[in-house]
Amino acid sequence: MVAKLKIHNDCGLENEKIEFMHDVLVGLSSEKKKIPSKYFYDEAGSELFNQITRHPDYYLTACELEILRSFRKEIAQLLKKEPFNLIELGPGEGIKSRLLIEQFLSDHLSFNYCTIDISKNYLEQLVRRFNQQLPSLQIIAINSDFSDGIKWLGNKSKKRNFVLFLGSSIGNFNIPKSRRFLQDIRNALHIGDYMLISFDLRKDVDILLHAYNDSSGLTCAFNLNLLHRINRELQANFNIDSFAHYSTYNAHEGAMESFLISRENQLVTIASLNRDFMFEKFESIHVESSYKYLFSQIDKLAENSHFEIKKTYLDTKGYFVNSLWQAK
Ligand code: AVJ
Repeated sequence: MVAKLKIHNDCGLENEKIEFMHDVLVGLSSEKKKIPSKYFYDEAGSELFNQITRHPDYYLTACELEILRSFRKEIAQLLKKEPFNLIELGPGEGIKSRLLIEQFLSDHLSFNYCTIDISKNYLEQLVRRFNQQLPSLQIIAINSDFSDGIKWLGNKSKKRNFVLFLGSSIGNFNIPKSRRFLQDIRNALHIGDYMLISFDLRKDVDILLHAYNDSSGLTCAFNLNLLHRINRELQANFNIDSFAHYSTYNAHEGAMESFLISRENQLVTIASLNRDFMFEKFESIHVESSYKYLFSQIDKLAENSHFEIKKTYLDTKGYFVNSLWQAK
């Protein structure tokens, strides 16, 4: 019997805590304080993010699910010819990829599924659920961030690869970082391999503002949870109530930007770092940028990372795109 629950974390996660300490130290010591958004996803943060994706104000997930339901048959058709590795970066709950996988299985495609996520919690749940719901699926789960996952991806398999990079996860990278990241993916692939990648498009600013300031306060709790995490994992004493969540749209960057703003002058001690940090009243911590794309930017990104755009799938509102790329 093949062990289906195989969570590899030999990609550098032993250093996870040290990296977290380092990033918090550097981020809170800089003139404009910041903490990378990848640290949102501890257990509580992952659960809050799940709830966000189901909230009507957060239109992104509903749009992408609509796209995948409409086009999964067409995608399966394209992959029919030969066996392939299905590789997913950041599956989250796996609701999106499950739509594709079910289609592939019912069309008798020959493939295995390799999934890479920074949240061990997400991975364990995903593997458990997929083992139940899709018992014939072979799964390899890698617990690492995308960059380490990509290195792992440069595997020796000669099979066709089909990479899923969904959820507009790329939105957390700025354009230069996106370009480098996509180039790294491209370098790990062979000519002819495919990638399905999603982008959230530029749209009415009000719609964006509501998505990142949802009416139930989920995004607020999601962002503030970062401080809870630092309190717990780095023995800090952030008073969560003395920070406010603020998300705004930077039209020139084309990005939703989220901040935690100190409500008062305060000193925060982070015992693991053996350091105190001074926050002035109204001083901000940048915690996330979520880039929204122009079609011309997507074209350029594909071009610069040596992919050809084969198909562009849109939802009916025209809010979101899933773009099918092929390695040149
Ligand atoms: C998972 C990065 C796509 O930026 O929209 C949701 C994370 N942040 N609400 C996004 C998020 C606030 C999300 N991504």
